[in-house]
Amino acid sequence: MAYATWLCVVKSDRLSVFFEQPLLVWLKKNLSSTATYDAWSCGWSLVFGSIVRLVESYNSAIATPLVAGNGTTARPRQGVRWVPLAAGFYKLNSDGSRCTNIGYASCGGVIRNDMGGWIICYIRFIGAPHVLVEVDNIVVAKMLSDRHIVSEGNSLEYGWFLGFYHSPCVIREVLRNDMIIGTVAARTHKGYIKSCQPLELGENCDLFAVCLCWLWVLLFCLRFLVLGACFSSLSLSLLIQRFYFFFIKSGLVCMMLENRSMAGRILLLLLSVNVISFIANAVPETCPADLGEKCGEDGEWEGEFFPGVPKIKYEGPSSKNPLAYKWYNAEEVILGKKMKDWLRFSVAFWHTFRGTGADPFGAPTKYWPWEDGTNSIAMAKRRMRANFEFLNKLGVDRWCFHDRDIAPDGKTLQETNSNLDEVVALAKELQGDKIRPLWGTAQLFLHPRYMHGAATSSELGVYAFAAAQVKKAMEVTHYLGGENYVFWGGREGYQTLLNTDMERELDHLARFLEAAVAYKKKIGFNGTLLIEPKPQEPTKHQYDWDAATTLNFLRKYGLLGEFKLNIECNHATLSGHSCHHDLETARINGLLGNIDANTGDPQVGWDTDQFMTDIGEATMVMLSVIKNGGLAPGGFNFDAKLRRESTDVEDLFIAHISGMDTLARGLRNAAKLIEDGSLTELVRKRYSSFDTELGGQIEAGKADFEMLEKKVMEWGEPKVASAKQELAEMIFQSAL
Ligand code: XUL
Ligand code: CO
Repeated sequence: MAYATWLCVVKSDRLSVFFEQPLLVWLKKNLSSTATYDAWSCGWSLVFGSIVRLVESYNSAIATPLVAGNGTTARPRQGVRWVPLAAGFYKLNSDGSRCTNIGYASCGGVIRNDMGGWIICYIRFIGAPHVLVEVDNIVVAKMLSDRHIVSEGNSLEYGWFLGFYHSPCVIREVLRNDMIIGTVAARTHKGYIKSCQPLELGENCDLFAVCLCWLWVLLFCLRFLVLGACFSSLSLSLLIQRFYFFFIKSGLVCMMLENRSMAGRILLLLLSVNVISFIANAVPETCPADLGEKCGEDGEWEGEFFPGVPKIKYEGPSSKNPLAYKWYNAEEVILGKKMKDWLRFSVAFWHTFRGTGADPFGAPTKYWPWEDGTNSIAMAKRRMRANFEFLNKLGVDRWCFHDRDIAPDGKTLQETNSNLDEVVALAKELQGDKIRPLWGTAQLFLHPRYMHGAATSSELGVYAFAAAQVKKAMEVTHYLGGENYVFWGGREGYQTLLNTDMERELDHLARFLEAAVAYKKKIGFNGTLLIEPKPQEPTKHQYDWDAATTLNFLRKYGLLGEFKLNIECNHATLSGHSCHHDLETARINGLLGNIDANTGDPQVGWDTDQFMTDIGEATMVMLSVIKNGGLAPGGFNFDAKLRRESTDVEDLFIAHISGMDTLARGLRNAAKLIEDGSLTELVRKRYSSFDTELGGQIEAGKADFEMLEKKVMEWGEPKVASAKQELAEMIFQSAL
């Protein structure tokens, strides 16, 4: 037994030394070194210790019979299938168990005759757990060596998967030499039990079987390598799980081959073909299978991405064509400026080309025909082509992106940056003379490294990583001719103040932004730096809560002159304001730089990022924009997504057309209100008491309290006029 067991574990070039000396002597010499063992990665201290223990106990009669029968008392056990034995054989069933918290193990077994009659049972305390519980069977069998014994158990299988897999034949020899036929993996592979009943086993391993087994292993490994390379998102645990199944499967096949059955060989060949086809399929597709006619010879997309969609034109308010503008007439002049210059629309790459419709409760719902399910560079480039066809058909000259939307993450920052460069080079080419990014930004919230924030992370390494990422994103935005650069601090905030040094985090954020300003100047980027306030989501509290909070932050750290604000309507409503409020807060402080055009749902408390369709809201937004003299170099970025249930490619166009028409209508209405003047007049009148000499003094800061007290004494109780809110609302509504 020891001979054969050690054959499995001792390196072949050490075997002669090993067999020359008594086992115990050799053990003493080699106990502390794993260099001698073949499969040392399998936790040999465990196996080794167990074998030592086994050998030791072999000498001192290990089996302690607890109950002895006369060979007639059968003890049926539920769920255990009895497989008849050949006449004259005894069968040993054994198993082990281990107490995980204290780490002790014990094992037991029962021996029955070929009629199922119970002969003897034993139970043993093993001490340290080990994988070779079934080797005990062999020891027991030795004691009854005049008998033919069939041993059954599953620890050998376990041991095999841990590292014995290279030597099933050796184990088989162990068993055969001891007149025992082991039913490796008895529980899992019933088929094998049958085929392993007293069999004629060959003298040597079947070379053909072993070669095929290894081919099988190799093909599977290759497949996983290819899959791993293709789907960087495939989680490690999934891979491990798949490897586990692979081992079980390959174990099964190898065991079938042990029988050298023709059926087994044919099955293995078939499975190998299957694996080869898997490898072929795992090569990153560059064209989806269901639209084969779109794929050129090199797998690149051919023809249009949106074949049914024409260039979107202005058809006027009476048009019923969903693929036409009814209110947005790019070249039409409103209040002295072309509509396209007031509105400066932009498509958000992330929602339009990376939005999947997934939500925290549900899987993706959108499968755009050009997507092949990978996050490869080839796919990123194809998406970029789709983006530019989309922009051209829509007649929109601007787009916004995060670095990670447009190119896949690599294993290192260098690799990630070079992926980005590759995709950006294509974007630059596709932009031509006309199209430019309205703004670019760095994605500092998706990756787990940013879980505590980026510039406000408690980890210095993360702060540095974020800095490196922003540096690159600024360079790329500059290279593409971007007009602005956005900082949205999705994770710059906290979940609880109990573990947060708020003062320190805010200081860090300010240092980070100062460094961004310095770098912008260094590379000669003249675009505006924008901060996009949002009160919460994903964190409970975000430092750039709303326009006013952000203003205060900029003022405190002396950054006012360096930044403007990118007001997102849905963020403003999340902070308890109207979009109009935050726009006005930014505007009157000279900081209205850009608008992320979207809207929330009044019944829903989170950032639903819907396309704006409320004409009233759009009109108020445009009132601010007109008062601001426009937004340039900022504009309107559609930070808005299709609803999860909208799944047609055409919906992408309809959503943007609808959002653009809504804002165009808002612009027309706001212009009407301004040209009409009644609302302006209502407001002017409301404050007219200040259009007096004293009012002028107050506004110039020249009226002190004593002077005002004197006036009150003179005037008595002041007259207070109506606010005329309903009239204001009436005037407003009449313009819609
Ligand atoms: C998230 C959000 C972002 C920023 C850019 O609510 O608005 O898409 O606009 O990171
Ligand atoms: Co936004």
